This record gives sequence, C-alpha cells and structure tokens, in this order.
Amino acid sequence: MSDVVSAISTPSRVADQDEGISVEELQLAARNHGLLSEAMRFDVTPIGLHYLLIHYDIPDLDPDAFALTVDGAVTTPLRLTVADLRARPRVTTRVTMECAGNGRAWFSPRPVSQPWLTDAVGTADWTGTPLGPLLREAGLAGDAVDVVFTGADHGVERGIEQDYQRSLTVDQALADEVLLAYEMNGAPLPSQHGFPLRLVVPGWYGMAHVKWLTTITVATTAFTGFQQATAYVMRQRPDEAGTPITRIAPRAQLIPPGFPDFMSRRRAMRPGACRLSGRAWSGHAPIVAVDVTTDGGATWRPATVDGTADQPRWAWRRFDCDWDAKPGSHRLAARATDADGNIQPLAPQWNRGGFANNMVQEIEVLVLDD
Ligand SMILES: Nc1nc2c(c(=O)[nH]1)N[C@H]1C(S)=C(S)[C@@H](COP(=O)(O)O)O[C@H]1N2
Ligand SMILES: [Mo]
Repeated sequence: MSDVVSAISTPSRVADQDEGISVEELQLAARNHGLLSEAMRFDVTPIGLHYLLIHYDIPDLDPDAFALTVDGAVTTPLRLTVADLRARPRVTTRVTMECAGNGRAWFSPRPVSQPWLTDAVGTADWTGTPLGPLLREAGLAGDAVDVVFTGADHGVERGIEQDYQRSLTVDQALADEVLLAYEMNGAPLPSQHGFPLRLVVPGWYGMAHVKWLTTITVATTAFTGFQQATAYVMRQRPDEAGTPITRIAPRAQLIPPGFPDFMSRRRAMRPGACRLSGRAWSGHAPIVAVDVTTDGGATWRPATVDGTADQPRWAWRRFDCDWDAKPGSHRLAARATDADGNIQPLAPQWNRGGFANNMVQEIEVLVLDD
C-alpha cells in the first residue's frame, strides 16, 4: 500500500449507536441513487430509474479504441471489439439486480458506507453474448481456477489503490446465463451502467456484474483482490475471514400505496377496497410465495404471485393482494419465500459490512376517514 494514497482514504467502520448520517455518506447517497419505489410498477425499470452504484468515477473510455482482452491461462488469447462481440450469438435476458448493501442503513449500529435503505434494486433487459462459449474458444487451461474481470475504473478504497475487479470460479463463469452485455433495455449501455461493455451474472448481487469491462484473465490460483476477498464478505468482526457474498437473498417489496408527504414520505390513502401490489425476487430459486400483512405482522395472508414457469427466471415477479382499507393507521409488509425454502427474516441479521439485509420492511399508511 502506498502511504501517499492511503492518506486520502478512510478505514471501514461502524457508526456509533446514535451517530447521524455524515456528509460523506450523503455525498455517496446523492451519487449512487436508488430506485424510486413507485417505479416497481414497471416490469422493466426505465433507464435513469434503475439504481446506480459506482465505487470510483465513471471512466473516460474511448469507444473507438475499446477492445476486450481475454488472457492468462488460455491457449488462444483474444482481443474483441464491441463489433466483434455484436457479431457473436445475441441473447437478451431480463435480470433483477440488487446491491449487496441494500438495507444497510436499517442496521443498528450502521456500517458506514453507501447508506442504502431498501431501494438499491432494478430490472433491465440486458443484451449481449454468452461468456461461456467465448472462454471455451480461448481454450481454458486444465488447471484454471478463477476468471478475473477487470473494469476500467480506478480508485482507492481503505488505503488500497485498485482497478475495480471481481472473479468467478471457472464453473460459475461457464454458467449458461452469464452474459457480456452491450445493451440495456434495447439501447447501447448508458455510461453509468458500464458503456461499452459489462458483465451480467444473473441471480448474483450487483458487485459481480463488472462494468466498463476491459479484461478477462484466467487464473490458476484463487483470486484474492480487494473486492473479492476483503470488501464483499459476510463478517461479524473485522479480523474474521468470513464468507464471500454471492447470490441475492429473497425479498418482497410493496409498491407504496396512496400518496406521500413531501418531507417525511409518510403515506396516506382513501378508505375502501384496494389492491396492494409489489415485486418479489430471489437469486437462489424462483419465488413460490409472498405473504402480506396489514396489521404489523399479527396476521399474514398469501398474495397472488404472477406467472409460474413461463416467467423470466432472473426477473422479479409481481404480486397482488386485495385489501379493504379501514380508517386508521396500518403497518403493511410483504414477505417472500423461494423454491429453496429461503424466507425473509423478520429481524435484522447484522453483519459488519452491512450486506444482504433482506429483513421484512414495514410501510406505515394512514387510511383517511370517508
Ligand atoms: N467496474 C465496476 N463495476 C461495478 C461497480 C463499480 O464500481 N465498478 N459497482 C458494482 C456494484 S457494487 C453494483 S451494486 C453494480 C451496480 O450496477 P448499476 O450501477 O448498473 O446498477 O455494479 C457493480 N459493478
Ligand atoms: Mo453493490
């Protein structure tokens, strides 16, 4: 580590019990915006409403000079322009992506980082070419272990100067659904989402989907880069090796009903029969059930979950539940279960990085008098 660079960098820490959000956290929150929760009404999130997470700066890339390099433990290193990639088999996959830090700011004490509430999610149609056939053409060495993906963005984090890098094991990288994507919702990738090329790893938390992808290096030893082995790891204590973050834990979220107060965003609605709707997703297995409460968890009833086997596997599912809203204050929530039997917890499961906080979230709504 260079002392000069570490001088501008802060260590990881957990906020004091009653410590408010700092200007540094506000600065991150303003750069990396979430999905506006009412936008969950769209099956596909319009570009600009999809959440954003950019560790450093959007890199200054010259699209005309751009080429993807595939090197390391391969028989034939490759160099491919976006035109070369576009000439290969083309696939479009609808994918719900969620930041591993989504829900972090609900933890107490709060790990100090991007202070997400519950809005770091979005669904896009990603178009690109499958990664597996390309790796096979390059000829993976028999002793290949990891495939390392490097982005063009550069910065410093906890004293370590780095390019943004993540890896997958060879098996994970060869999965059919992994894409090298050059389009989002039918248009070339926007700069903020990785133009001209990004990795898409359906079912995984956002950190795996490397943006501004310039290099794929096949390695014969396990990759231990910062974002792989230090940052995105589930730990209770800072000195623990911990467990790497991989797939998205199940979550259901209601589209907030009624209308909000400008300042507090507390909600009000008219009484009577209405429909509560929302979205549910899991990176482990398809969503099989969503339960809804309108009385703060005293009672739950099943929502209707849209579609069955014909639903896009990697995208969120819509759910609906009818409700007769009576005047008064009500605490609403939804809870998802996936086909692997994973169910959202009711209590927070604290960890030091503030990851994968998929606890059930309540929305309070004031139902007005007739
Ligand atoms: N090169 C690069 N790729 C990156 C990141 C980054 O900062 N640099 N952020 C990651 C994280 S943590 C997330 S959650 C997703 C966010 O993708 P989006 O901004 O397109 O929603 O991108 C991932 N890929
Ligand atoms: Mo993230």
